[in-house]
Amino acid sequence: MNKMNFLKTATTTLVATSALLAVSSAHANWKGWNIHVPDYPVSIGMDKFTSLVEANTDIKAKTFHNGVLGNQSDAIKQVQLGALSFAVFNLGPIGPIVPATNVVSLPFVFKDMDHMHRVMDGPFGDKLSAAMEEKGLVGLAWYDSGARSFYNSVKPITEVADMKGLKFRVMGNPIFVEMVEALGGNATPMAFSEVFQSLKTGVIDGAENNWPSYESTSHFEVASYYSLSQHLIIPECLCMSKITWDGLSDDDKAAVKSAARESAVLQREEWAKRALKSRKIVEAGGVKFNQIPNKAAFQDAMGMVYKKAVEKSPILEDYINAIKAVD
Ligand code: BDP
Repeated sequence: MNKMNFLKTATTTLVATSALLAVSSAHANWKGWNIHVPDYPVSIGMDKFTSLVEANTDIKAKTFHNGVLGNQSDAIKQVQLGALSFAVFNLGPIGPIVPATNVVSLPFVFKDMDHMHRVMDGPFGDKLSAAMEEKGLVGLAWYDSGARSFYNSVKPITEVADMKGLKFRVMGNPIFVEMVEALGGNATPMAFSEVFQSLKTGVIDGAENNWPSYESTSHFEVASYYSLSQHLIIPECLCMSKITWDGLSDDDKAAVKSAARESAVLQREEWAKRALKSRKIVEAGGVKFNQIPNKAAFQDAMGMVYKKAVEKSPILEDYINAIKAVD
């Protein structure tokens, strides 16, 4: 092929490809997964995200709230495969797929919410995003999920010994089973949607979650002792399928990323408000909540959990130190 013909063919191919891309972007119809009720802070953030994406690109995007598209572990796989375009996931259930993210599922790894923000909004957060991207999940922004505490239908937990004999539901990650067992309790991983019925029928005695989820799921109506252990502060990611992401133009990528960041600002504001509101609702609903005077004892019991996690993924040792090094 002479030079002219080559250029002509190359240009034709380029034009055809761009036309195809433009067409696919114009007709793109994104489906998003969300486990929460529509007025939950995560849901409000996601709705903001989709409205900004629709305003600033030709993409149509809709979030399906209330977990109607299935449980979290299955949804993570669907996003990896590109069957779902985006979702907000708690990093807890992402750990079995992206071991590096297990660091944020280690109990008491963050001092408080502000510390978690300083870590995740800095280079460390980018490191976790890069690890997720290798597994097909593009992290666009970090959402808040507060601090998780134990609650149950039997008695207040004031010291580690109170955990003995109680059966707690945990999210799908072996770290959480080990965490409860290290405290002397029994743990059973279970989908979020099954917890209410299991509490009600006594299949489990308790679970652990933040104020907004404890309230929005009505778990407080069937497990009314909430003990402020605050053992886990796990960020959530607004994630996209890498398959969807890789098909975007640079302009669309920039618009999507900025939509995600803007949505996260709103989500965090909404989170702070909802945490206070939910706490009031459950207290008015008769919840007996208690502080734990010696939280250090819970922390001290976590040695084996850390040891096992580092044995499984040695990189976690550096990651734990990196988190501790952030003031
Ligand atoms: C909520 C998280 C959600 C989890 C749920 C759970 O926002 O992603 O699925 O806890 O406990 O706080 O499963």
